[in-house]
Amino acid sequence: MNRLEELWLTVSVGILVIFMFIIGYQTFALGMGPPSHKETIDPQQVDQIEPFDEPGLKMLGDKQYEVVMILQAFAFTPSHIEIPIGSEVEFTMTSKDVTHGFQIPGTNINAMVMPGHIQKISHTFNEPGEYLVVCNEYCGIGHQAMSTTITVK
Ligand SMILES: [Cu+2]
Repeated sequence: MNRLEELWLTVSVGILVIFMFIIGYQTFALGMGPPSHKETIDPQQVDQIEPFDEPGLKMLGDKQYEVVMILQAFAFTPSHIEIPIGSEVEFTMTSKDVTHGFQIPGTNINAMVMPGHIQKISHTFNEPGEYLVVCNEYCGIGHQAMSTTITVK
């Protein structure tokens, strides 16, 4: 084998081994992983399990809100939320049936909401207006009608 070929092989295999070691260290020693599967829920019991037994807008503090939201074919509960301008809102969501999406076009809110999982995403609404919320995961025959609004004023 050519000397340069040997060098190339050694370096490229070496880089692979180093990367695998780093990922293994992060996963097993530091416990780092993707955020999915962190909080799970039985999708058939959503209505009985806190906080989803009382979906809605909750005030946490000054300009701080939490929205506990249930997604199902083909609706967002609660719908047509009103939020004071400048509020930081944490959305806590789950699905009762299939995978839905939660996207607010024009913001960087875009989350996948899966049955059995609790999804959290937060956003500060600094611009007044009516924000359209759409489901961006095809979820069935009424998918295109699955939308609601958030009014910020
Ligand atoms: Cu949907």
